[in-house]
Amino acid sequence: MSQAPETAGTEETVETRGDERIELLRADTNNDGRTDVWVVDTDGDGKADLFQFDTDGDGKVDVTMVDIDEDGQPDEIVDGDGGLPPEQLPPTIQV
Ligand SMILES: [Ca+2]
Ligand SMILES: [Ca+2]
Ligand SMILES: [Ca+2]
Repeated sequence: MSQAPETAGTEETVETRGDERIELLRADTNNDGRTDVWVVDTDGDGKADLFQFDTDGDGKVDVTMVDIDEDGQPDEIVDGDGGLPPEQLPPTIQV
């Protein structure tokens, strides 16, 4: 099997501080009804260390940023969801 690295596909898996996905914030910044920003804590310390953005409005993550040391500056930026797709919310929630 020989495969050039640049044709290995666009799916990258990013390293995060933990394996959890605690969503601190979801935001719909362009008001199209779909979430386009996800702020996530992966290690349970209550601080955000994973940020995901949907830049083209299709509901799927296009850019993922990881702040591995939680200093507020992203340390790794990858295309796509970085192997961490957001949980789809049910279309309607009945209370
Ligand atoms: Ca954290
Ligand atoms: Ca998208
Ligand atoms: Ca950082």
